Amino acid sequence: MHDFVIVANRLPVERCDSGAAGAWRPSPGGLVRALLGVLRERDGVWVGWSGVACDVAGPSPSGIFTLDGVDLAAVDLDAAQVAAYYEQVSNGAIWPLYHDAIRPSVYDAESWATYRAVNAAFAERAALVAAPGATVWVHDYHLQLVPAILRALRHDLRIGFFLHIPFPPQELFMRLPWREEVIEGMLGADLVGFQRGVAVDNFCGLANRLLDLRVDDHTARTADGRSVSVGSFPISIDVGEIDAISARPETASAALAIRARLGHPDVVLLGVDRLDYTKGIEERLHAFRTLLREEGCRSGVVRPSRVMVQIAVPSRESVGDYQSQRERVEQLVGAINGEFATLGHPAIHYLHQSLPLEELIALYRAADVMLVTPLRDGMNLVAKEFVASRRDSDGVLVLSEFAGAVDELVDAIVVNPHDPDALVTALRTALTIDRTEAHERMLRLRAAVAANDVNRWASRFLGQLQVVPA
Ligand code: GDG
Repeated sequence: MHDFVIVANRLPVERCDSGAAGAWRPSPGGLVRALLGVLRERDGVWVGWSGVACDVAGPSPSGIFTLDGVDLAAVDLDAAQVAAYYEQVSNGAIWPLYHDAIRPSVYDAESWATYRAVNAAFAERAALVAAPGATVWVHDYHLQLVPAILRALRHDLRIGFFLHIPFPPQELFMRLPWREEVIEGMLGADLVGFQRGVAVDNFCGLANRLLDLRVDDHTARTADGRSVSVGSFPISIDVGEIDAISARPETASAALAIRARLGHPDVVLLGVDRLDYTKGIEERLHAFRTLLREEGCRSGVVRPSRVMVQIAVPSRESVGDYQSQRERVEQLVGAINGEFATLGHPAIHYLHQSLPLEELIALYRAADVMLVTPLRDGMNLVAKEFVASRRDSDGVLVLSEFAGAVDELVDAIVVNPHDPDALVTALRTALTIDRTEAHERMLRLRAAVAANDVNRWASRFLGQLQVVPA
């Protein structure tokens, strides 16, 4: 029994490539490390799925096990549950709908029944490991029904829910066949948190419209007489950790080596994203191609003057929309290189790989222009990591106005990535910006990122959860 429980789709582990079969290690990522820190402080437990279907060959953790001093409680999912709950509903219906419906969602009642059953399984697991009066923090769009199911099982718990992705406006959310159930599910929490104020407004409006609830001053009164607080808690990164890695002499030399390997271009432009259609990778590549065409950069030039590096981390590869997105991106990279590369010098260096964090930070340091141009994004931590890496206060951030990060990073070059001309203009601005202005902007960006790191985010959320009237 634990006084603090985190519930998330994935356990914070990944299978070791080498070593003993069935060995697991903490998965990389600032959020996981930050939440593991919160868990350790509070002697908590993390409830989640291992990422491997339990009826698929290969060992997966089950029951409660301990990793790096933290208790983990695995929820077993079989392949059929993964297909329905994770691929069809979470990533095939909810993810695109919540990202401005930029891909059509597929709504299937049978898969929804599995989503509901899997949410119930997560809630039951949490109910088993939570001590009397414990705090339970439920995360993200995979588990929107967990708060209400858990409350029905355990009235004594204090329950928080945080959504990492956008929460859509009414006219989009109303498409969801299970719209009342989702709002009721989230309202099982004492505190519902979003990345941005606009999501808070969307949610409060929908609670009023769909369930006829009174919502005053971001507090909803439920039919059973409870008060549910709703607020915005913009997530962030571990600024200290990124800064410490960036400060290492080996990071500085790795950054120099990267520029040398790229052929000492005048300008390095960088994109780092999961390969997801929400991230605007294709639109960004089109803009880069237009820029190169305008500048008349043709094959035959000995040294490339502008080089783009695009890291596209493999993601959700079993989902059809992700496979076609990958094909389009790779086709476009090939076409641009075909047009602008010289022998030994591609115009775009494209890696469909995940890199160690140290290499990622060296890339951030090596870049002149960071392109963060999602079509819609809950927050976007890459933008914040880039800024936190730039101890030299150099580098220009081009940031989509559709990323949550734009609320804080107002000194970026802000762009509408849906507008092809605006994207090209933003690239041009980034390439020609006055050095002093770029420096001043970066100083202000760094101050903004330093003011809100991931530990502050977690303590703000959990602090507010403790003071919500039960
Ligand atoms: C969701 C929301 C919200 C990327 N490439 C590598 C690598 N990464 C790391 C980055 C960053 C993280 O992955 C990506 O975070 P994002 O925020 O950009 O995006 P999502 O995965 O879509 O996350 C998003 C977030 O939740 C948190 O609430 O901001 O809006 O969509 O930390 O560094 N890490 C390593 N190698 C890589 O190649 N090690």
